[in-house]
Amino acid sequence: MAPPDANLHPVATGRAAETVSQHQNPQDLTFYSAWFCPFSQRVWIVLEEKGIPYQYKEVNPYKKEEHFLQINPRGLAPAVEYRGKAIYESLVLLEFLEDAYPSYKPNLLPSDPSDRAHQRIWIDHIAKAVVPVSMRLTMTQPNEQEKLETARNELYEALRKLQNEIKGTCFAGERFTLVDAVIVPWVLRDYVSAEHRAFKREDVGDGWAEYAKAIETRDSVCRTMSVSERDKAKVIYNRYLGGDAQSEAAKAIKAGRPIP
Ligand code: GSH
Repeated sequence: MAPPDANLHPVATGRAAETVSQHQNPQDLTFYSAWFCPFSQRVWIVLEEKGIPYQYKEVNPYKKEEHFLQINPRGLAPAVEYRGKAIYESLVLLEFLEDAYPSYKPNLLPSDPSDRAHQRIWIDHIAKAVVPVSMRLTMTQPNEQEKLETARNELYEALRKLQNEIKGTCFAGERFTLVDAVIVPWVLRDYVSAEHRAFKREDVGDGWAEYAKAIETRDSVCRTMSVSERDKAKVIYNRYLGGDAQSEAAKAIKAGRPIP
């Protein structure tokens, strides 16, 4: 089977390409990102939100090039090199940015320890419930009616649980938080299941569509989104929709394992 990078567009486009071009100079932090990758986008949004200086380097994680494997032995985007040290895993990276750049505002986690813990619980929910079931929905084939309905209902339920915790236009009120940064890349891509798997934002419940709109139109989010993402990313999503995606996450979903 051809690797998933066979026809993959190599670089970001539109607004995201402008952002890339503004971040070409060497800095303490080098950000290795894949323009189409929702996990990379989490980190990119936070870099932009906080105005942290960074150098953007595009990688195709499907190619597993030696230099990238030395930075992230798991071979997954995103990754960061910070003053010569390698760091990876999107959720670890988000916490790292909060810790390593305390003077860069806004803070995206609250200062109160219980409030911080509360946000981490919902980040964990997104990672363990929302993301895997949303991938499973996309990968379930239209002729598997029962499985499709189960996956769609499980996604609604996972999103509804999150929705019940939302306090304003953003997760915790009016201020953007790490929870919003963690979910928004999947909100931006829910058109795939809307177009092919009958997902409807309105069916999540009252307020979800409004929340989705508010976070997906935020400036830091738009600055990291390729305008022609839908067109250029089709080659990737078609593999998921066709059930033959070969990413590590897709293999895990198929095998019923947690995604890496
Ligand atoms: N748990 C990782 C994180 O949160 O950073 C997941 C990262 C991930 O799966 N990235 C995808 C990747 O690198 C791109 S969106 N895929 C390459 C592969 O599966 O071989």
